[in-house]
Amino acid sequence: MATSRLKIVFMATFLVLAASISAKEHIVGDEKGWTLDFDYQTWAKDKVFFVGDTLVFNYAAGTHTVAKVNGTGFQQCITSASNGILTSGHDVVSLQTPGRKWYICGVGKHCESRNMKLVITVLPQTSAPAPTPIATSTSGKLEVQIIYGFVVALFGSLLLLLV
Ligand SMILES: [Cu+2]
Repeated sequence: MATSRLKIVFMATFLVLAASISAKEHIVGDEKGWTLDFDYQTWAKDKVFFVGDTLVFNYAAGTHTVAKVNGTGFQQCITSASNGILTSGHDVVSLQTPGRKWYICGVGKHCESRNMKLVITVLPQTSAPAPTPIATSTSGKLEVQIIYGFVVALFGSLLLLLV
């Protein structure tokens, strides 16, 4: 009986550790996906993006596109073909470098008039949430703190069981 309890504690610890280390997948627009008239500013506001995370753009292929642009392209809604335009309908973008990233839809006036534009700030990969000059939400930091607190608590209970 004691061994099965140990197993559970081990598994829980492992799962929590795995969750805190592994990269996160961000579904752009959540269940709404990449679509017209969605507020991507608000969607991105309470999220923290790290190097190694991925963005997933979901939409019906042919109705929209995903183009990575620079700040000017974002403001003026201009796509440049050299950056590559994604069209699959399930476009997975891996965030490989820190900094600001801009994505727009290249179809019609979806960027200008229908708000199909997303800007995010990708933070460098760190094991601990170091103070950053870039604005980040506090909820992300809290989440990390809770995870680490949980891990510490699990190890504590593990020690108690072994004694
Ligand atoms: Cu579009």
